[in-house]
Amino acid sequence: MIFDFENKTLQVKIVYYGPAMSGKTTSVKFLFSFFKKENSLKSIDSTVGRTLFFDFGVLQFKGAEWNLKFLVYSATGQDFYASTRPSTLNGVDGIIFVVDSQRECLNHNLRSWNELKTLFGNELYKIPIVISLNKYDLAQTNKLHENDFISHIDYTKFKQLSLKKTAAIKGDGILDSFSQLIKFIFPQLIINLEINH
Ligand SMILES: Nc1nc2c(ncn2[C@@H]2O[C@H](COP(=O)(O)OP(=O)(O)O)[C@@H](O)[C@H]2O)c(=O)[nH]1
Ligand SMILES: [Mg+2]
Repeated sequence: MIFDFENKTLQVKIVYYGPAMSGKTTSVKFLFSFFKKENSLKSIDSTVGRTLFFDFGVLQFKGAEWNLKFLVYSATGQDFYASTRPSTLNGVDGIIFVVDSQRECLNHNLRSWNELKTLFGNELYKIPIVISLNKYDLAQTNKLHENDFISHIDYTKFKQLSLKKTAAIKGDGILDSFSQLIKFIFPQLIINLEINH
């Protein structure tokens, strides 16, 4: 978090993290289009349309005294680009971990989660995290149960952790996840995304 006293701006870094194809870009695109900021979002895509590198954009909100500036990143899940991830995660204030709820993706999800643990060690428990169980629109038979993922992580150690069911493809739960993360970062802030956009 960076306090810019000259411009009275508080700069916050939020990263959407998770395995490849879990829905990070779809989530971030929905968020930016909700705030009519699609043009400020840069997605660096490969030729086959998957994000190999990252998405980045800025959402700015004006307060009475201070402005809030959210730098929003998505970090790639592709192993080949693993070296780009630590820099994306430097100085992160909050993480939205996008789980791919397809049943066969449990190990992908856990591997990605364990990368975070490796990168941050015990510091991870202090970072506000929202776990977005994405693709919740899938049929029950093809989908992970919410406990399937959570039972593998030591969630009681986290100071601020929340679980949300999302369907990024429809935008379901995306704003809720984002505002939950902001509430974790700024407990005193009153958020009303419906009115402020
Ligand atoms: N059924 C379903 N598909 C989704 C959802 N979110 C993303 N997808 C699809 O999953 C694929 C990967 O999404 P993308 O956002 O590019 O994943 P990323 O690699 O994490 O950025 C795309 O084909 C999306 O349309 C969702 O909520 N439900
Ligand atoms: Mg992507």
